[in-house]
This record gives sequence, structure tokens and C-alpha cells, in this order.
Amino acid sequence: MPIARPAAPVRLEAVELRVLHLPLVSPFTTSFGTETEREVIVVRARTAGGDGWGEIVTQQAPLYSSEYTQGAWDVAQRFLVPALLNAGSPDAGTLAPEDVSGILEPFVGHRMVKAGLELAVLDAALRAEGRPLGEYLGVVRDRIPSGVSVGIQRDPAALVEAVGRYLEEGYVRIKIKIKPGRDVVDTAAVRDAFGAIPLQVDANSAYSLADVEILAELDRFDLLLIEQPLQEDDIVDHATLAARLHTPVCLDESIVSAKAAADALALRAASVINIKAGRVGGYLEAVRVHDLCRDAGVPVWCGGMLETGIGRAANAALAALPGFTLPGDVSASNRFYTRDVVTEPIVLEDGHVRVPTGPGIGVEIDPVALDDATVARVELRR
Ligand code: OSB
Ligand code: MG
Repeated sequence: MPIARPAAPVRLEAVELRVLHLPLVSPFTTSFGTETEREVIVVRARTAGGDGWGEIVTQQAPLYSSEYTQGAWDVAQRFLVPALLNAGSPDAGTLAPEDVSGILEPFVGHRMVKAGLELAVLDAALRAEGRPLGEYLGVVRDRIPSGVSVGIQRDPAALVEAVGRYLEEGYVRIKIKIKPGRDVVDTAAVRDAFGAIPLQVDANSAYSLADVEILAELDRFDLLLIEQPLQEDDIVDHATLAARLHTPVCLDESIVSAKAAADALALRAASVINIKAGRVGGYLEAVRVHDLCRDAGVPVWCGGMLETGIGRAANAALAALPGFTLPGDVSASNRFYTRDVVTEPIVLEDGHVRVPTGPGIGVEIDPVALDDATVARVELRR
């Protein structure tokens, strides 16, 4: 469903940006690299009616997507934040959250930056109204089943150990990262150890169509899906691959907008879609992707970008929309962090995560934790 009731406009007075460095509880390895520390940008929208918070989910290096944190830091200050601060009629000077994406639209790409800015403005607007983000987006649940994304480990035995710990904690769905040479063996090890658990794999673009035989070997593991086997722009190749596999193909990196989602579905390049607000340019575009998939009868699930408590709270709300019929990568904060930047980080309860019910994103910032994690800070004023 489209947003039923728009948020009241805000008077945007300043935007504060911070680069945070947050140590990860353990290294996170994917087909594109290993991270030991999360570098991320937090946005504070300062409005006449109070502050709002958002998160720009870029990573330190452009390996998952072309966006990266220093590029985001630059484009935000040079172009995107000034465009928002200058928006609105000069006397009224107000900005509606629903207008943010249109104001930023002339600037090509940089969707993660746009998403973080939009969320901060939206959070400020909703907090001023005392209205929860979930209610605004149209949630139909008060909690969501929680899956966990498990990085590539030293060897399959270490993977089995890691997966075992997450299952003990209660996660209801396991996703393992794969890459060439660590696909069939790792998947077989997890299946052998744990039987018919809900299991899926994520290749993060590590294969090409020439690898179809190897990918078809995964069919025997009865996976929920294989996520993004091929490159971001390999839409036709994904369609060719999908026709050759029994395992459903799910797209992540390729789905950069509602238009990209519609095109991928039209070409039969995917039968499941991973929705990440950052990747598609915001939570409102994420709802549009959700809506079109729901109309097409295509299941979606909420992906993650190792969010802090800010983005994690917003993801928990997004994932409670009706079309999110598969468990997402919305795990507890302690899956990645010992110390989050919010006062009540997301926790796992009986394999589920609660949808926040407070105003806006529904979590409060821990100012000391935020300052401790901050390595750069700038404020742009009207
Ligand atoms: O491909 O889904 C991905 C993390 C960073 C970049 C890309 C991905 C991921 C994850 C982690 O899989 C998801 C999470 O935040 O738990
Ligand atoms: Mg992925």
C-alpha cells in the first residue's frame, strides 16, 4: 500500500553528518572482502520541531556497490545536503519528507546517501507528530522473524560452529555467504550438520554464467534461494541462470530502484527480491518496491547493511509490511556490535525482533556512545 497519510513538513535548519567507526564483534567476510570495523555515516536533521536521525549505509570501500563512505561524505556536503537546505519556499522554508527524493533526483546515483538523508528528515517529521515510522509505513505485525547472515569462515567446520551458535540463539533462518571454491562444500557442511533448517546462500556477484554447472549443484540442498549470483548489471544473464536452476534466484545488488525491480521481474531474472532501503535510495522507494512485488505475487525480504541501531530500527519497521513473507537479515544488534549508538539496541526474542513503537524510528540515541564512535563531524546550516 502506498503511504496512507503523509508526514507534516519540517523546517530544516541544519544537517549534521558524522563518520563512525564501530568495531565488529568478529570479522565479516563475503566474496568481496573482510571487514573488522564498520565505517558508516550517521545523519542528524536539525529542525525547528526537533532532531531526526538517519544512517548512510555505505561501506569503507566500493566493493558491494559503487558507493563508499568518503564518496558519500563528499557528495552529501557538496551537493545533496545543500539541495535540501535550499529547498522549500524561501519564506515558509519547510520540507516534506515525501519531497526529499524528488529534490535529490537530479543528482545521479548516490542512493545510500539519499536514503540516509531522507530517513533523518522523515524521523524528525514523525517524531514531531509523535507518530511511529512503522505506522507511517503501514506495518501489519508487531514483531518480525529474524534471520542472520553468516560470513565465510576459515573452513567449513568453523562455519558449522558459527551457524550452530546462531541457531542456539534462536535465529529462524540462516544465510551463508559463498564464493567460488566455498560454495558446495560449505553448503553441504551446514546441511549435514543441521538438517532441514531454513537455509539460503548469498554470492555477492562472485559468479558468471560460465559457472552454471557449479551453481546447479546447489539445487540438491533445497535452499530457500540463492542471492545475487552474478554481477549487478547482469539482468539477462540472471534470467538465463534462473531458467537453469531449481533454486529460486533472488536479487540484491541489481535492485537499485522500483524500476529496476519491475524490469527484473518482467525479464524473469528473479523470483524473490531482497529489499534494502539504502540500495534503492530510501524507505519510501523501498515501500514502492514492496508494493510492486506484492502486486506481482513475488516474495520479498528485508536485507541489511550491518546497520547501527538507527537503520536497524527502521529496517524492523520496513520488514513488518505485509509483502515481507520471508525472514530478513534484521538480526539483533549484538550480532555485529558490543556497543550500539542507541540506548535500546534491537534484541532477539524467541527468534523475533520487535517493531519499535516509539515516535519516528522509535529509538533514542546514546550521545556518549555516538561521540565515542565519531571520527569526523560536520554541520551544514541553512
Ligand atoms: O549482500 O546482503 C548482503 C552486508 C554488507 C553488504 C552486503 C550484504 C551484507 C549482509 C549482512 O549480508 C546483512 C546484515 O546486515 O545482517
Ligand atoms: Mg546480499
